[in-house]
Amino acid sequence: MLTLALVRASRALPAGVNAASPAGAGAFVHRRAFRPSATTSSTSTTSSASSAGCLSPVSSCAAAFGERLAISDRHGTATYGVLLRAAGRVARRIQRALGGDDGGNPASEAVAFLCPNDARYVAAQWATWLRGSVAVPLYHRHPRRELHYVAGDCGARVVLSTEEFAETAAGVAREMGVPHVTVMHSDVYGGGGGDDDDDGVGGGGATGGDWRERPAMIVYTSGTTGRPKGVLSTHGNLHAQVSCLLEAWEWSCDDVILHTLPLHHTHGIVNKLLCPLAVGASCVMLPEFDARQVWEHLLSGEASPRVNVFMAVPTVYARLIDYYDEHYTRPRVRDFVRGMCKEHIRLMVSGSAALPTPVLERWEEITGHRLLERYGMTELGMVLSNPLRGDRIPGTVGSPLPGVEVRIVMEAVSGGGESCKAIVQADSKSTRVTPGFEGKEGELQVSGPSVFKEYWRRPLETKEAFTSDGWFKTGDTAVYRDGTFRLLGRTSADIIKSGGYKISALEVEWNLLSHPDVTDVAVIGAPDSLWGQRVTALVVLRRGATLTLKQIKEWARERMVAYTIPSEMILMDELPRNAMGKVNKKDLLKKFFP
Ligand code: MLC
Ligand code: AMP
Repeated sequence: MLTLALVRASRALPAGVNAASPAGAGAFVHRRAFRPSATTSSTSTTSSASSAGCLSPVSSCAAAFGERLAISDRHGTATYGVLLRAAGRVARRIQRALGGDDGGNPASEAVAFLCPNDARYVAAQWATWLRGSVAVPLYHRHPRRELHYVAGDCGARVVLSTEEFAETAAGVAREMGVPHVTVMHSDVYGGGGGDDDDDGVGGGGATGGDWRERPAMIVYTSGTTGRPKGVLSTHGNLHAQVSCLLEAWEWSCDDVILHTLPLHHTHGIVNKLLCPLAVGASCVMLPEFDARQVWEHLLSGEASPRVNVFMAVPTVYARLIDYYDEHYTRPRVRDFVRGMCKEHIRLMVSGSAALPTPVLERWEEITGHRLLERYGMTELGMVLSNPLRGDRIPGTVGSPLPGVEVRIVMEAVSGGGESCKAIVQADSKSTRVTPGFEGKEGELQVSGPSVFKEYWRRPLETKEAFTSDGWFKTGDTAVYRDGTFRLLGRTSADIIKSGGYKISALEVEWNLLSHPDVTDVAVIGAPDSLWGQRVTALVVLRRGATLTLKQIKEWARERMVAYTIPSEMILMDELPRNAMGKVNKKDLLKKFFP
């Protein structure tokens, strides 16, 4: 996104700003990009940014957007220029904490950061990128064990946090023997100016090399093997992931998005933060999802800035519908809700899990907006999308985004060798279907510049994730019919999607098996109208032991990520296993949740 923004900004840079090195990189042209006007002042940051050269394109893009509002949150507001200066301060603080001398190449260093959803998150992310390092977002609701795992697995050289998470972050840093650095409230919101008053932008970043290849971010995702894997995306990958959305959904500098999703996953990071910041738009950030506050923002007559874009997972829309049904009961209020949404909102998107048609229909009834459903993945960014203009068909995810190629493959693997048969292949412009295979299902595979670089330090898993001809195997089953793609679910029952979070059933099982009273367990994703799926544990107990759901939840709280803790437990005498000793989860699902 950084370089994307640079390219966009470089088309209309204020005097004094140098379009640094990746000039000409990326062919993205957007007719509604921000053009600094005579009234847009170029701040002191601007000149610093130019002298920062190609440290990171973020410096140039933010400088070009200067005094425009970037983030509005519960603490105040921050312009692009303010964020850039804050990021510069934090970057230099990191530099000092590392002893001034990096002793290596910052481009290969991971910076793990623990920040709430507000402008300080952006300052931490940009500080990392100004240094040329890799940003690894941590999530404050995760138990310590998980934070230690992520920081350790990515090999963080520094742990960065805001003041309220300093104790936790310092603990992680101590255990790893690396410095802890603070993003201060005053760095972003003023009132003290941090620990130095130099407003330059430098931060000891890596220079040289091809910016596209430079590692940018590691996001952790669960799979069917081992602990969560770090998905490493380069700046080139993020650039591609952002630019296709800017084009397809016609992002403009006038947009204002309401941000309510966690910031350790693609949906919250790329779609809802990097996209607006790449065009000079504004982002109104709530610390977390809260139905009342979301409605207040969507309906507020006087709010400045006024929200006109919203994106969320299906569970969030279901929660908003529940709130509406409970609180907005009078016909006049309902007319008002519909009128405000129709008039002021231009785009409402759903993704990260299948959008149930009843939710789509009810949302349309309430707001007059047919949700735009799209499909994506941490490793890929967004892949398929319903159109911004044109028919959005319930239960479908549309067609490939610009720059993304997809194919549906039958029999991807057989007998140890690959015998792929691509029955459908498509990009944003055309679709080829092998005659006789329309409507046949297979694995969705993806190729293009947005596809991630590697699973961090896991060459074997990286290799296995791709076909021999270089396509990423999503593990999702898809079908192409009537001019659009549909997702039919995961090929593996070991992956559960609950409230938009991907959860590994195997990891939940490993955790539960460490309970002293549990001798056997199988975890399945039971269908659920609010969560999509809910984590359900079929448990065999040690002879004579008793265990309630409440007890297992309490036991798990310190050990497991909250949204992976089973919300349902079924006690069994034994688990049905086949001759190979395997539990057939699809059968269990049919049996218990027909
Ligand atoms: C919270 N809980 C969940 C849960 N979220 N349980 C299962 N699945 C979830 N997703 C648990 C809490 O721990 C709590 O347990 C109970 O449910 C009620 O919590 P809550 O406070 O009411 O929930 P809340 O915090 O409001 O969270 C709900 C939510 C959240 C929907 C806002 O889950 C969320 O932000 N989901 C979005 C995830 C996301 O961003 N995914 C994108 C991945 S990227 P207890 O026991 O304490 O009561 C991706 C690619 C793509 O998928 O295509 O976008
Ligand atoms: P994650 O690995 O957390 O990035 O989640 C990616 C997964 O979410 C995909 O592989 C799909 O299984 C699922 N997903 C995302 N969007 C959709 C959608 N619109 N419909 C169905 N599944 C989706």
